[in-house]
Amino acid sequence: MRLVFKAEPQPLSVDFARTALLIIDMQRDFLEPGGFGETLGNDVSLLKAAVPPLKVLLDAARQAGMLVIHTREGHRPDLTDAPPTKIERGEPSMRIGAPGPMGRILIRGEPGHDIIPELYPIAGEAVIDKPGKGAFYQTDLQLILKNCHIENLLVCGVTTEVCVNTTVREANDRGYRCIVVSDCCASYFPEFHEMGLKMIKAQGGIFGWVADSEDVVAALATTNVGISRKYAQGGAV
Ligand code: C5J
Repeated sequence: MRLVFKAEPQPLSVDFARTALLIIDMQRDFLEPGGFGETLGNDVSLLKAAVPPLKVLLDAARQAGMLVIHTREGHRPDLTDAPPTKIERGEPSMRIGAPGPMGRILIRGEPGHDIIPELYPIAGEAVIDKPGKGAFYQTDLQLILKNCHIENLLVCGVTTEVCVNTTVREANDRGYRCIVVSDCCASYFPEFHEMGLKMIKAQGGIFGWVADSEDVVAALATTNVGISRKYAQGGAV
């Protein structure tokens, strides 16, 4: 079963059974009013704009039985997994581990570290806790993808130029075909969002492809076989 949809720089046809939806860091602290991101002076409504199309895409992926994986950026409460060079940046009161409006900033288990309710993972969906910007760095993401026979990633989330871009570059070097869903990603800086997408699809798709959620959802609507989730449960390839 193939998913065929419009994308840039070229239209794509990918094997549904080998495709996963990867949702990067849709965490309360980045997206919600009163969270860490807003405290830093960012306009979180720019990030919130990605939530409705991503919810539609997530529902379509779940309906089709596609493998869905969520990530969260954050650290252990004792910060032993956070490089000092990451902690030392910014105002002392705004640093990783400092008390924030939704608990300690970017610390696992704190309310602000969790995924927003609209996109909350359901049973069976992996949640990858990552200490870095890239989802492959010091996580078991690659092992999960390998065991589920995944070759293609539909990548969404925040922010386009930081954790989405870093993850796409990591994935590209590991041989994955990445399709970044443009309206399901966002940045506090619209120009960074735009450039982040351009950098991915430039030069014949140097890091991957860029597609609109409407086209991906339309392709998913023609698919309802639940194959990749079956593989995840040990089904034959
Ligand atoms: C993410 C960040 N998730 N901007 N983090 O992009 O620090």
